[in-house]
Amino acid sequence: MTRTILIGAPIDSGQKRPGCLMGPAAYRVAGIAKEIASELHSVEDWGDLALPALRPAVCDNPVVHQLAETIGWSEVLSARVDEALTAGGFPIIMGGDHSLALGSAAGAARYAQKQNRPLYLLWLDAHSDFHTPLTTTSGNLHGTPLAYINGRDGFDAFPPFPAPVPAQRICMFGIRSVDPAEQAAMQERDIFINDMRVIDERGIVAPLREFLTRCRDEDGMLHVSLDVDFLDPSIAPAVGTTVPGGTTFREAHLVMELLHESGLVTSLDLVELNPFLDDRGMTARLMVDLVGSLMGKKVFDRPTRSK
Ligand code: 4U7
Ligand code: MN
Ligand code: MN
Ligand code: MN
Repeated sequence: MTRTILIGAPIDSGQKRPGCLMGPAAYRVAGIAKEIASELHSVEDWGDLALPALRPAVCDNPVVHQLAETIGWSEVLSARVDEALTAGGFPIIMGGDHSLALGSAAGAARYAQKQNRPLYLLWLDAHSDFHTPLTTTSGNLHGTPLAYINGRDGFDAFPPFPAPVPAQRICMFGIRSVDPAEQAAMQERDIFINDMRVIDERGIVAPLREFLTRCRDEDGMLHVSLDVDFLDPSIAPAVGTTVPGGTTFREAHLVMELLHESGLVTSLDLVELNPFLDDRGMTARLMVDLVGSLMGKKVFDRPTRSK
């Protein structure tokens, strides 16, 4: 029995368009707890996090905004994710913009370090989110979490990332928007980058299996960060940063089904849903359906044939 723990992270400080703070409520309305609950999984809702008292924080890049808030959120979330994992749970973080991964991944890394296990990172996103606070030109910190997780310089105002995740343990899927500074930094590293071109040519199954095999061989923990804009905007309109040419309904479900079969996923972020931009809840519902697939929900159990 998996003990699934829902953590609401109504975080809006990583970008400028209001609305992501309604994400946790939208997931609950879309029925996330009911979607997960089964003979195999119990569900607990630990409610929404609250922003703690803030410490002043400074950054040399003047365009960076809401730095203190983002640090405050990431500290409470990191502690909460570590707590959920320590309780033997499978935390699902309901965001909130993607800056929340600065905290959720830090919590997972802290726990993995205590367990003496390597942490792997699967980034499902249109964007690479590999800016540092010093290289971002938008000043939006939701474009930085993967750089922090990888241990890049420029995060002096943040707590040091516990056991930074080396490039070889990071895998991206769905990538189709990368800024020049991110590109330059990524080129120096051996990250497993599956942009949309790779998915077009090879499909999603083979590259994902390669990564999962590596994770299994090293008894790794696996943190999955699912950005709504991984999906094509035609099926998932409720996001501030739409990029055409995203993954299809079936590609996304297939990723989740393979992840379920692997049994490797130890924590999950659901990020960037902006319910204010949604069309009759279709994006919230699709995200909840994808969680269902990750938890092993099937429409049809295929009979196993001998030949
Ligand atoms: B998301 C961007 F300029 N790279 O830095 C930036 F294109 O969490 C976008 O993946 C970041 O949605 C997108 O602002 C962050 C931009
Ligand atoms: Mn993102
Ligand atoms: Mn994105
Ligand atoms: Mn976005």
